[in-house]
Amino acid sequence: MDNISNVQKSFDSEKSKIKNLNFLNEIKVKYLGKSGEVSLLMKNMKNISPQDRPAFGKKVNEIRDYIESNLAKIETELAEKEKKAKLKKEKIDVTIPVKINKGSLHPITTVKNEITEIFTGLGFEVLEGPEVETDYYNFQMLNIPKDHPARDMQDTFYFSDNLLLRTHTSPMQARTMEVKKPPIRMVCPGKVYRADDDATHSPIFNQIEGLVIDKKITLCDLKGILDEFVKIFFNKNTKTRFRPSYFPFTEPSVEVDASCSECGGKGCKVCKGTGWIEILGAGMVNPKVLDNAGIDSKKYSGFAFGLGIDRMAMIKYKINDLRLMYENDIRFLKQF
Ligand code: FA5
Repeated sequence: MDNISNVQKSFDSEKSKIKNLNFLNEIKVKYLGKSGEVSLLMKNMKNISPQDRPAFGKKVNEIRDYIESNLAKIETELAEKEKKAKLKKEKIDVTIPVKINKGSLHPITTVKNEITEIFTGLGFEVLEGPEVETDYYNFQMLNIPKDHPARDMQDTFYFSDNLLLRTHTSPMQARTMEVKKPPIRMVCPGKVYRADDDATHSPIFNQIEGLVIDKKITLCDLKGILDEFVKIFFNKNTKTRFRPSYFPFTEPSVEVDASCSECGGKGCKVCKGTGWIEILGAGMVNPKVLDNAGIDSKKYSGFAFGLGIDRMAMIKYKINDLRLMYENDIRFLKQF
């Protein structure tokens, strides 16, 4: 019985020292563990005379209950205290101003959206086509057979003899004519690829194709649409100039310049002193291309154009090296 009261005394003196959950666990093991003080008392039972055993056992149970209930109480208090301390430490001040770096559109995307919107406003629908294209649509349907010298100007990246990264958005002319009946009025913006690399030629760049097919479409319609486009994109005083050119899929073909919006056509650094800036290739859709796609060239005519979006962005933002736009240096992009 003395042993029992000693265990209680020792527990009472130690319980006031319990200040954290780790120490509490140590005390729990010391008194209630398998080889703890209370178990030792129980093991002592065999040395107690049979008539005293019930009283001894009762007393040991009481001291175990006493220790258990005390430790449970202390554990609840400590857990509560630790939770409060943790909450205090992790308190978040939601009123502190947070600096958020806002993202924005890439200049090429901005210009692409702007150009597309202008043509939508002029009644064109917007279509998209595959970047991995077949030789058939990229060249053959556009009157550029396998051995045609015009292929040299558009060398590209091939997956196989018949599968390549498209060199222009013009394959969408053929794809559209195959599935739509005239009247057709579409633009198709998208990425194109060529084995090019200098300040004004990137191996990956963006074009927007335009196609109009209907009865009695003439070169005047092409001029009217492009005149309107440059006036909206640059300013109302901008003019267009058509120069004869050659594309196997248009006849006649033209290269189109816009008067320099920087100097008004007088000549400056932007237009290299000429007063004009080349913006696109265009022409009347070659009747062979119409027939290839199943459109009767005796009944219908049309025009097409292919505009370099990156070049338009260079002119708009006065950037002299196209490659800067593909390096994605945030310090450069932040300026737009
Ligand atoms: C073509 O790609 C023709 N498909 C355009 C066309 C469409 C003609 C419909 C007739 C009818 P061209 O190779 O000239 O044409 O390219 C058109 C425009 O793309 C150029 O005026 C230029 O602005 C741009 N461009 C061409 N190569 C590059 C390049 N490597 N990097 C950036 N822009 C380029």
